Amino acid sequence: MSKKDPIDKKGTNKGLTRRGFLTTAIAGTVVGAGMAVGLKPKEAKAREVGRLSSEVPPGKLDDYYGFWSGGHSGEIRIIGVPSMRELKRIPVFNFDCTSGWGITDYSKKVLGLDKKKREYVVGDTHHVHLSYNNGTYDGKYAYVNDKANARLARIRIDYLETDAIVELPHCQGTHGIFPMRTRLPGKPYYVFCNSEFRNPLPNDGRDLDDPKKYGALHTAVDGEKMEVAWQVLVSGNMDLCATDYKGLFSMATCYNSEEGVVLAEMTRADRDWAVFFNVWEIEKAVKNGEYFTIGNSKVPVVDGRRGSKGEGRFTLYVPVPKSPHGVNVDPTGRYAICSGKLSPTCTVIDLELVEKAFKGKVKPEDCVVAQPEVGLGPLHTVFDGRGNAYTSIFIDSQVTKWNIKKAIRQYKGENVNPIVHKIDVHYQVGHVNATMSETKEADGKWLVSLNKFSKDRFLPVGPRHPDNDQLIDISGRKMRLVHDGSVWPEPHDCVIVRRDIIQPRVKRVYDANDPKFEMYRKWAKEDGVKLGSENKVIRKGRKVRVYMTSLAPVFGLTEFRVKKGDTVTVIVTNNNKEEDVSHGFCLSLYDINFGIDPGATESVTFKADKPGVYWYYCTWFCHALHLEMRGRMIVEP
Ligand code: K7E
Ligand code: CUA
Repeated sequence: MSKKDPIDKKGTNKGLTRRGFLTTAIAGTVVGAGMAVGLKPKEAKAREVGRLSSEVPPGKLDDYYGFWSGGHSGEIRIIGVPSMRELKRIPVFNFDCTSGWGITDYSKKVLGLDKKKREYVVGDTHHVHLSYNNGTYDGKYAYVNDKANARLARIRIDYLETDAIVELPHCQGTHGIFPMRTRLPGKPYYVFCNSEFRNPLPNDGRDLDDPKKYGALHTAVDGEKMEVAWQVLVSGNMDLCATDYKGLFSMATCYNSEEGVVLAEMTRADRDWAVFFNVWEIEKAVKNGEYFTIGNSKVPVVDGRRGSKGEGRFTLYVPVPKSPHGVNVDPTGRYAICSGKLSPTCTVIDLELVEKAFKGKVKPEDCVVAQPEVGLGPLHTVFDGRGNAYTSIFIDSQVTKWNIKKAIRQYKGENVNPIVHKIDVHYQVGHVNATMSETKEADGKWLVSLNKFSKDRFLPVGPRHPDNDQLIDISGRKMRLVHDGSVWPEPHDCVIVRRDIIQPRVKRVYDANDPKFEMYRKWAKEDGVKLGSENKVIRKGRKVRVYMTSLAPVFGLTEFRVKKGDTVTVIVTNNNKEEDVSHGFCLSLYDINFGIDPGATESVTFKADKPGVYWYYCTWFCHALHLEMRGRMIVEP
């Protein structure tokens, strides 16, 4: 790396990386080659090292929406790229008073908290992916997993709000998920989910001490209906998930082929595998009734375990070295790349050969076409659309850029080095992702390295540090570290989406098919109330519905009366239609706090179990007289 490189001056990447000597030698050659084709030294230099500006000046907008998983929080976060500014948090499996998620009637319905069944109040989000068509994002939905309580959630992009959550039967540790990358005419649109932990099937007290009888399931969820379509019984623990670009396969990396229950047992074998699922062959079998069910679930299950009749028909097990983690398909759709975790290699699998292997024309092990050595602890791989792959290297704390075609030539015995460049990251990187990397429109501009450790990079805040999401310019031949972004643990993964694809609405509109309004319309009809324009208290026995408008700076009702023991539903409509004018409804000493977006209606149901006077007030600074925006709930004894 040249002394003129500004990165050197900032001291963030001091010249030679630990393994940089090798690429430095090559760098000279490339600058030379640039000059040879008539480039001025400056231009050649610009091609050599990325030179994108990450500055987004005041008043300007980011080029990309980043969808980050929130990890422990159970949410999704939206980060502007390249500014790395946090723009929004979308509550999914968690509670949130900004919107009232988990508190309002609608959100309780989506979360399943309205029913008298077991209630989950925590989640663990890892993988966010957007819905696709023709190999790129179609701007309709985002999907995210809940590893804690085996669920899949969907977020509608028009409001960036969770609109459906489905539980996956017999699964634990729902980890990798991936939607189909294209929609096939007349066929359902599936999102595939891997269960990482094996458990007894059904998990009702049987087979407790007989791990050989435990199982793990690969689940297909209809991403439009948000219903579980079918499941496949698989050998080993499934980790990450991916799909091809033709709509034929889903795939999973599998570790613990030993099917052990403690670490030493789980890592005994030198090889584990990547499993490929023949989606429409499974679909056919299910249609023909060639399936079984587990316990009292009605979901069709087929057996795709090793040595079962389904192996070769439903599933294909391609051996890869020791405990693979990530699996990613390159933007050409040809190659699936598995990262070794306990092996310093990536394994490149040719999906055209996988197609042939399902037809019995080649052996599963012959689908492997390259195995470059990328560093210690490779986890995830992303792409720039120019034939290069970028793999996160956990143990080395580096990102390795390597060339896929060269890796294939090297595997065939040619004396070529596929490694292009390595850059240090700080520290212990998990996922990386790059702009549009998971689509055929990968544009090779920015890469984000989601580092698990940050130790000395930020002001210390106690024993628990923030994560460090680093922004890296990948537009040149060599990578350039641009920005350290602190982020509260632990976003596992992200996708970075061109901004023209995401078209959210700035106010809520009464669409005929908006499920949020369906509930209110039904109630208002029953009660003969004009929703959004009338302020009325309707009593039916011990059930009271309070319809209330809000328009800055007043609520339509400055008081309402109920009796102790009533079940009260307060329905508030925000009649401000201007951008940004949200109201909130917080009911003192009743543990109720939710927001109402412009144009929206929200409601809450509770038992008025305490007599007295309780002030409700607006929680959004909506007007100069915002503090006066309040009223009294009077509960008669
Ligand atoms: Cu942390 Cu994708 Cu859950 Cu890898 S996963 S690092
Ligand atoms: Cu409405 Cu403050």
